[in-house]
Amino acid sequence: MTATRLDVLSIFPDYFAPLGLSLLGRAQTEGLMSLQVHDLRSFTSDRHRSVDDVPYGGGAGMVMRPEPWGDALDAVLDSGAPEGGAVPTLVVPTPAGALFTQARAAELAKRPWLVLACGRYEGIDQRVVEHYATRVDVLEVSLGDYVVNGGEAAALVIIEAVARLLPGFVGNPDSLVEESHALGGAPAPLEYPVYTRPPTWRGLEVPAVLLSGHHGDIAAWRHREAVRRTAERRPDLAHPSQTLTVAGLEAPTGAEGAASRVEVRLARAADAPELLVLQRCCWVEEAQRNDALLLPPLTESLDDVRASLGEWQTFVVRSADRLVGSVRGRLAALDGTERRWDIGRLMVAPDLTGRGLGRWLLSHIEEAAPPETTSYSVFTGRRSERNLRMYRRAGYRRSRAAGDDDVVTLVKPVPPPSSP
Ligand code: 6GU
Repeated sequence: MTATRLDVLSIFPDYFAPLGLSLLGRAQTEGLMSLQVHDLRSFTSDRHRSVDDVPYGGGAGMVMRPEPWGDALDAVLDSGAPEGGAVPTLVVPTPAGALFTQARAAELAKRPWLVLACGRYEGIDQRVVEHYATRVDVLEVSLGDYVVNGGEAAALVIIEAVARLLPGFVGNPDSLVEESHALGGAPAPLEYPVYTRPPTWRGLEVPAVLLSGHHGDIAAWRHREAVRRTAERRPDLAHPSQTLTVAGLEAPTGAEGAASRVEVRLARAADAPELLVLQRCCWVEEAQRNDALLLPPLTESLDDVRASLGEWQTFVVRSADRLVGSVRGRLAALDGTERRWDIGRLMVAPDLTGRGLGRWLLSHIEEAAPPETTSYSVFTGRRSERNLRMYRRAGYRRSRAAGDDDVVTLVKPVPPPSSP
């Protein structure tokens, strides 16, 4: 493994002094990466060493001239590829770039040679990007929806994000996998809150479950906290809402055709009133069939439903601004290494049953289970034949666990991950 080469071009080379500190400094001394910072001004030829000029077409601010950039980038790119003739990647931080994500960081970490061009003012003459795009891979990237004064701060962030993904950078590679925005696959939820000693600080206690030593309880608590945070802070990350097509569902506007688009997303507090209505409606039949009027879905208050959204990962299906289905799941605390994903409140509006929406919701909530899940579990009334049939078809089998005679619990093991 040859060291990743990093070249940074800036009119403020001192800005990059912090890269000599801490883990990043060690990564360089240990040969994981080699970093060189170049002063753009040393590639100017005029007496004033000017790097900017007024924008063509008018407007506020100044634009970076292409000539110093061309000379500087030529010098860096011509200074030779690392062993093996590696192709450089030119990274241009700009608020007008594509979003710099963890996936992008992971991709950059695989490249042998990154050149970061830090612009100031209103940006770099666009022909610089245009020209180098014919010679190397060019990426214009933005950190997010805000503006900082120059590409330097962004370049520091990008370098930190990339460097820590280089093989051998972090002592414990597990810590990379577990954290927020973990690599690959679906966006991971935000991390759960963490605590260390002392157990009481300024009157605040560490959550008791973390001191219990019960690994099952701890895993379940952490998962719930992560889900709660993600739903609250980053509903876009939790499970980006998707649309699906359900046959026979009339489009609201009376559009042609028998299928309409249906939105699926994580439930928010504002969905609670409609969830309450739908669960009361959907559980009446279940109550009659099983001679049990006091089922929780019928007796819960609006506050109960609201509170449940913090405890369960709840999905709602909406069509034409109307809640037409829902399902929820949460990790149950068990002994040992067993982690059971409890699935419940699977409901479909009575006018929309028989279209496969229930089965779709069931597989959706199975897919939402965290990776450590070892089994899925559902329950229903003993006499709810329709539910029982659907669960059986989906691979669920009666659990022998003792319990209420009127309720049937069904479980399904999670298939072990297929080995590569
Ligand atoms: Cl990459 N550059 C600047 N100047 N501002 C930003 C940014 C980049 N990303 C977010 N804001």
